[in-house]
Amino acid sequence: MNALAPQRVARSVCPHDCPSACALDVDVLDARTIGRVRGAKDDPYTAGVICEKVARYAERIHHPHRLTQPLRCIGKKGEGRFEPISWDAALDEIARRFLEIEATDGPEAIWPYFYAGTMGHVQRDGIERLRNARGYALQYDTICTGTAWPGYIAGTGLLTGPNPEEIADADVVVIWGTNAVVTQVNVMTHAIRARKERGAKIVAIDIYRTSTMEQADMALLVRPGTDGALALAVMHVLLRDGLADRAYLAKQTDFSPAFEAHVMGRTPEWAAETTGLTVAEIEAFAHLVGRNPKSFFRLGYGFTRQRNGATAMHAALSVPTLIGAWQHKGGGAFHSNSGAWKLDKSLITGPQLKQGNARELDMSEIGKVLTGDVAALRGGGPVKALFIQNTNPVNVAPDQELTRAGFAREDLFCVVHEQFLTDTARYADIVLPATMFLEHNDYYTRGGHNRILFGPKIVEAPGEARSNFAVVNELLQRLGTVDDPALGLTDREMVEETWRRSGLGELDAIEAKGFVTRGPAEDDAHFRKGFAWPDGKFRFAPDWDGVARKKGYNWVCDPAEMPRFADHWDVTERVDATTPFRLATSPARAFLNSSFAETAGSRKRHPAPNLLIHPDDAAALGVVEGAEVTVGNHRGEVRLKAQVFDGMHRGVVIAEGIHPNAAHSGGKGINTLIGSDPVRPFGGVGFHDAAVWVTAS
Ligand SMILES: Nc1nc2c(c(=O)[nH]1)N[C@H]1C(S)=C(S)[C@@H](COP(=O)(O)OP(=O)(O)OC[C@H]3O[C@@H](n4cnc5c(=O)[nH]c(N)nc54)[C@H](O)[C@@H]3O)O[C@H]1N2
Ligand SMILES: Nc1nc2c(c(=O)[nH]1)N[C@H]1C(S)=C(S)[C@@H](COP(=O)(O)OP(=O)(O)OC[C@H]3O[C@@H](n4cnc5c(=O)[nH]c(N)nc54)[C@H](O)[C@@H]3O)O[C@H]1N2
Ligand code: SF4
Ligand SMILES: [Mo]
Repeated sequence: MNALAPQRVARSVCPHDCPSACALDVDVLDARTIGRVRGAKDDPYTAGVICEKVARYAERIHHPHRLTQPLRCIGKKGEGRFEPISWDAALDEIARRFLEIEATDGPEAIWPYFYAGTMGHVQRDGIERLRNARGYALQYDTICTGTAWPGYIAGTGLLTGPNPEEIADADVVVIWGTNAVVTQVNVMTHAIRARKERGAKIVAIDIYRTSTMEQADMALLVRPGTDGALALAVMHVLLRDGLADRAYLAKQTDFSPAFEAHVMGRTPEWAAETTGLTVAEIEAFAHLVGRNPKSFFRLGYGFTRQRNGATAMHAALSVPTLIGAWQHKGGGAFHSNSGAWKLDKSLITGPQLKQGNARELDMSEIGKVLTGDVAALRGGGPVKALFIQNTNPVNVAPDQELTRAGFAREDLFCVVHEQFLTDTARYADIVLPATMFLEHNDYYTRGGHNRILFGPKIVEAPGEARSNFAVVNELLQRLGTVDDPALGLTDREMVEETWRRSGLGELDAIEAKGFVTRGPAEDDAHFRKGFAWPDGKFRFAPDWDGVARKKGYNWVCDPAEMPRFADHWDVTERVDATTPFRLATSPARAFLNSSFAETAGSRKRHPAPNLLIHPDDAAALGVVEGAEVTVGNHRGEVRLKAQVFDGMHRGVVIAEGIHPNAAHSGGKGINTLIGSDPVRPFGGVGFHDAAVWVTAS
């Protein structure tokens, strides 16, 4: 790397899809080059700690494979053969094709599709302006949060919770269904502080022995999709042994004799059989939190990526409520602060430009949508064009065979704006080169915290890369949209004006410090004045319809199917004689979803897609360490290398990380095995919930 001394150190924010949104100190070597990246020491949440992949960001931003010019496809779809073209030629062609499709098939035949490749609000959400101004098809946003958020809101009524820095004040930290060491390292910083400074106990709950489980004082290894059973049995023990806070329950919750009877029917013996834990483990956990109501439950996404994920989240959230943990500083539950920002983003997303009600297509069902599934198309005609920013669906979306078949359609006009030639970009008619976060201006909210941070442009972009914001504006102008006030602004002015409208203050004044604190006051974060339901009470008996109304969720099942109370809902994908294993596709430390698969350091850590398999299962199948195995189900087959590991229950296999499809021999990625059937009640994906067979290949 560059041996130059830094010219200056610039403050920035990590833009990746991670709840931590770390404050960064970046060594700037010259106008185009960065050196080391460190976690900001003076940011109390980041506290000087970031993950290894972002510390090595120079590898990603200065990668020789970065896209630097617009490209036009000159081969068959997916072949990856392109020729460079000018920006004018690219944008003119996109505008011409979009206007043609608008005229012949109607605007709803065009689907702008995005996710959170960058979490910056200006660069991520500006695509909504294009959608609104042109009346294009809407995106039902389910792929990540579709199961977790409704489950949390079902209890509290609002997606917020105590400031995660309070973890340091807790007596017990419960890290439930999140591999924090890997996916949001800062949770560990604060949990370990609590252990060091006040002797707090750390509990981790996962389906395999992750690095987080290894750091825990109590590691509860459950079978996939059984967290609801654990939660119910813990509540049973708490009520049985007089450890519930009955005064709190009467005042702040809908606790009822019917709910108590229901919980008393869910015994630790029953839960032991379901979860694979012992009765003693369940009782020890219940007693630990019951005797220490200053327990902080950090509830992750992982355990909600099951077909019962929404109900599992609600059940887990019910445990701290039963002991009145919310009352204490350092107690309660936290999942995300996304319900707490209350920003005026109208300049970014352009709701005032909206005309009529376009159909809303489920992003997780992209394979079905593109292959003409009538239900997934919501009764409308085929999708004829895609405009994609910030996501790599050919790699990350479920039902990969269908997704690929859709992208391979020669009659689909596909535009992908990307930093690298991803699995998805390979299927594009036009590829546009995108800037990275240090090359444009944006602001970031911290899902795992209560800060809003500014990330300025600090280096020039390579070649001809342009930001998402710039591309959306240029496209709108060519499409003939004139009445959008954002068209005349720079990305910095967008940040400035959005902060002003949201009452955050003047960017010029805030810039030196780099952040604004905006999150609920402590009393509100702990729901001390009541939960966000009309009667102010936490709901052990969820009103799912109320949740749907709050967030604009669509039902994907008959409401009558939902369990009445917090419960274990036995609806995960069935294992049987043909598909006897349960597969989870947990995250890899040095990847971030599909990102970083291209950098040398990350590839070194994860050289090949592996399948963790129990030694007894491996022996029964005649599989040895390092051997290639085929993992399959009715959706397709994927090849991985066996890694024999005794850290999970028999019958469970884990494929860590979303490797590029081509990293698998045979070229089929892990999402070939994952279903796109929407998870009840409101959609989402069972990424860790697939029944599979495994054979030595
Ligand atoms: N098997 C399996 N599949 C999963 C998951 C799993 O656990 N297992 N997790 C799911 C979850 S939770 C999520 S959130 C999704 C995420 O899936 P993706 O949204 O695809 O994930 P990312 O890798 O974060 O980002 C995608 C792309 O955004 C690009 N990008 C970054 N910044 C910019 C920018 O400023 N402009 C443009 N134009 N592009 C940019 C990156 O280069 C990257 O290729 O994957 C889901 N898929
Ligand atoms: N290094 C790294 N960091 C990331 C990501 C990444 O891919 N890599 N992805 C980012 C994104 S988009 C997101 S949404 C977050 C997600 O981060 P998390 O909230 O941590 O969720 P997951 O990564 O999906 O899974 C977390 C853990 O849940 C476990 N799990 C799976 N099923 C069950 C179950 O039924 N019960 C229990 N108790 N545990 C279960 C998995 O084995 C895994 O260890 O992380 C972000 N951070
Ligand atoms: S990926 Fe997450 S942990 Fe790593 S620097 Fe970014 S925000 Fe921090
Ligand atoms: Mo995610």
